[in-house]
Amino acid sequence: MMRALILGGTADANLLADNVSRAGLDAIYSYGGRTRAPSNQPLPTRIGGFGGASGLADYIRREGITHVVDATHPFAAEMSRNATAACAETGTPLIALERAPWARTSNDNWIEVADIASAVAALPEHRARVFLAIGRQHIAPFGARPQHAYTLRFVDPPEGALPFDADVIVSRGPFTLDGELEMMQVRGIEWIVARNSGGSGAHAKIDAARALGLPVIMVARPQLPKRLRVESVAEVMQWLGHRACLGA
Ligand code: 3Y8
Ligand code: NAP
Repeated sequence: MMRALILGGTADANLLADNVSRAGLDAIYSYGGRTRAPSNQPLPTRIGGFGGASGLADYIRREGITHVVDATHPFAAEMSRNATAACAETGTPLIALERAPWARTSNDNWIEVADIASAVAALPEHRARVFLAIGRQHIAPFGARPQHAYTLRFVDPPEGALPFDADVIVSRGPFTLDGELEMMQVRGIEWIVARNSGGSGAHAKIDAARALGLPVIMVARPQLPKRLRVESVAEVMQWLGHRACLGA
């Protein structure tokens, strides 16, 4: 009997959960517990880490999981690595739902960098108004460039002091072009730092930057282990549904 574990936390994972629920498939949705009030899902939901790859392997055995869908964010590299290892260890079929990276168009002014440290180095020396659209966990390195006026955007209000003086917008997205344009114009944003998340939930800032002719320092995705990977919910449903019918 099929029982799927969906490693979630993204808009695509939420769309998949709706489809799986409507199809009446037996599945569990999993959040890492990064935000205070994650969106509700139409599936039984667990929140929090598993305790590394071995903890996930134990969970798979204990809960009788027969299929794992890694629908986490492209930058959730540790979760994806653990899922690959745990599924290999337990012989559990794994599929990744991974949206394509955003591609630079001829009208985009992108400075493409490999990691956060390179993004810090790519900022100008002179003081600038910088929008760090990279969340909360990876902002500390920008403290090395305190001359800039930073705007941050978090899902939840900041807890405790920030590593440097900055303005914080609290918003969980998905974001709109009009909202991004207004925010950037009102705050006089001159530079944007973004990670290549892909998907539609955060692409509005890229469209807004293009419309305003602003430079975007774009951080490339981490390398993920080789695994079966699709870009659409339909392909995951086919993979699940097919196996559900065959009882595989
Ligand atoms: C907890 C689940 C939906 C899904 C919303 C998507 C869209 C908005 C783009 C910007 C960039 C950022 C951040 C972002 C995006 C969607 C999607 C996506 C980027 C939630 C969610 C969880 C998280 C965790 C959170 C991180 C943070 C990253 C904010 C829920 C809302 C910046 C990634 O405070 C923290 O610790 C937050 C941590 C990981 C990156 C960081 O390092 O701070 N996402 N985001 C998931 C869990 O616990 O398992 O709360 O409901 C999901 C979404 N985040 O339609 O409801 O791409 O699917 N999330 C980045 O760099 O792109 C925002 O502001 O422009
Ligand atoms: P990460 O660094 O790859 O993972 C760190 C640890 O968090 C994992 O080893 C695991 O703990 C736990 N974890 C992560 N995702 C989990 C999940 N869905 N269910 C159960 N445990 C999970 O993860 P992250 O980048 O912080 O992302 C955390 C969550 O936010 C994920 O659901 C991801 O999809 C979502 N998200 C992340 C980003 C981003 O920019 N990284 C953007 C949007 C959404 P154990 O080792 O204890 O098992």
